[in-house]
Amino acid sequence: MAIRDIIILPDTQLRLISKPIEKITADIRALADDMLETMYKAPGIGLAAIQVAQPVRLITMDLSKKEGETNPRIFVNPEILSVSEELSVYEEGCLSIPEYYEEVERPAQVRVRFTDIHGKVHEEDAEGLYATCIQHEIDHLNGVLFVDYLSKLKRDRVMKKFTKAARLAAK
Ligand code: GNR
Ligand code: NI
Repeated sequence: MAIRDIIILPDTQLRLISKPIEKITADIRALADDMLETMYKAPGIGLAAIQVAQPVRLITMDLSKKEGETNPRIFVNPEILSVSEELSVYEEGCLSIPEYYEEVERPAQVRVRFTDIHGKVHEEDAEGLYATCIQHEIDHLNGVLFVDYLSKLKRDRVMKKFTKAARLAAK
């Protein structure tokens, strides 16, 4: 297992459409293990493979709340099958947009289909933080970031801030 570097704004790789995983190979299992380790270290509650510069449809997540408990989850080729009309608002953050948090409104419930690391297909109803997080992560697989749901003013402001930070760091 290894910690991988998380790419941050304005890295244009974050806008790539990730490719479906055709076969769960040893490389994919190693990537998923590394993503879990990287996510825990960050720390974050979810991670999409593109955030470690791998444009494949793979997500890790751990929503366990209690100290000392873990519930590592791996989603291969996750898809949203349907969404509720009801919406809910969460304050979101993103490891690729460090230290920036804003409220985002999304469907409160979603039905998801995904393949687990053993190749078994599952369907689940997600609500609460699970629903928000799986939508945030599947967005990453489609090159979408939570700032895309904010006003142009807020989005431009955050893009500018990270572009400037990258320029200063490059010197
Ligand atoms: O760690 C994370 N927290 C979070 C909080 C609210 C909504 C979504 C998230 S996901 C984020 C980690 C991340 O950037 N995943 O892509
Ligand atoms: Ni994110």
